[in-house]
Amino acid sequence: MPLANTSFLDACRGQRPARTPVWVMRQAGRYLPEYRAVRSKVSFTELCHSPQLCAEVTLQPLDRFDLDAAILFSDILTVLDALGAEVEFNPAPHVANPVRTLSDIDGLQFGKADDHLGYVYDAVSACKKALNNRVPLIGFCGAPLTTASYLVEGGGTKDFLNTKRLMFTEPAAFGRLMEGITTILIDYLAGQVRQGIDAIQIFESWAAALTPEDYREHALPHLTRLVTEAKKLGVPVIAFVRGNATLMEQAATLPADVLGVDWSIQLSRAIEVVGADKVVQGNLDPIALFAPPEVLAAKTRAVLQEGRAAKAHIFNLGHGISRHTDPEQMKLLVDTVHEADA
Ligand code: 1CP
Repeated sequence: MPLANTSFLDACRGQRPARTPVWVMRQAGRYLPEYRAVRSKVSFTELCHSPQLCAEVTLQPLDRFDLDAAILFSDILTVLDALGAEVEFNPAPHVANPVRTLSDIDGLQFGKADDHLGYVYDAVSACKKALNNRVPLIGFCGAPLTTASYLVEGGGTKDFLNTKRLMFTEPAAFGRLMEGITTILIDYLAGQVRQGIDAIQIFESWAAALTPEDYREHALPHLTRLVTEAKKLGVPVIAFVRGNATLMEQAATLPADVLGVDWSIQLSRAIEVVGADKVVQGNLDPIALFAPPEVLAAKTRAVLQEGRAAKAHIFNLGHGISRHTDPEQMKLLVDTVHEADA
């Protein structure tokens, strides 16, 4: 059976559907009371390991809002299972044995993702079944640098000290780590696509931790390889390189179908930099959802208007939705996007 709503995939492929498609990064999650109700009974890890519960929470935002795509409920750090690193979520991620030295890197398993991530593939199948072709399902992974940073730091960080120290003091070993992670990520995305994923988003959440020169030397080549290989899987690839104010030119060199734009750059300016022949996704400030309704609606329409200069535009926030967001404001955002094209 074909998809009932193809507007998101059409836009990914550079067509302009009748209505601008909209989905929101982190659309399934803690700002929804029904998500919190599920999470009150199971841990985040248990949730990620239950295909039925993953499907339930993936569909929760679709039952409330007129969204044009679903995103698989999982996390960018589940892939660390395949490297033999133990990650716990409380709810922020914590890696028990961070990778800081050459021997730590040599101790990682750079094997096959499929041997360890079958539970994610089962979640993909369960989500596809539950969606019943309503809208496409987006699969995802972290970019090599963002994934490596959690492995090296052991969790979130403000200054990326351990990651950059390793990169500066042991550049060859850091390169090997990035290469090994990239190989696993390629394998992981292939596994997701085999189970029916319709598009891929690669989250480079922490690109701006590096200077533009260091990003070009130490991170971009690995991300380029990941995007190039992901493209061969036959579904559209979205590259979200957060830190666009300084990295938009580098992101524009990626062979992705869609370039994610964060809120650090005006969308019209991002389109000038990447060129009007590219498809862009973004970029409303997530905190605009805390503005009075008429201000939120005006800001939403302004982003939509700027997006008309691109080949095609997928409406999204410029980063993940805050857990403190009022779901009514999310509804206003989605309806405002669709009503503008009605
Ligand atoms: O239930 C809970 O309390 C756990 C909170 C939570 C959730 C809801 C975590 C822990 N991960 C997730 C789900 C998640 N993470 C999804 C699927 C839901 C959806 O998008 O609808 C996705 C796509 C992610 C991706 C993710 N995880 C990113 C990239 C996106 C971004 O926001 O930049 C990153 C950086 C993570 C790491 C992570 N996992 C969880 C937390 C709290 C964090 C951030 C840690 C930090 O600040 O460094």
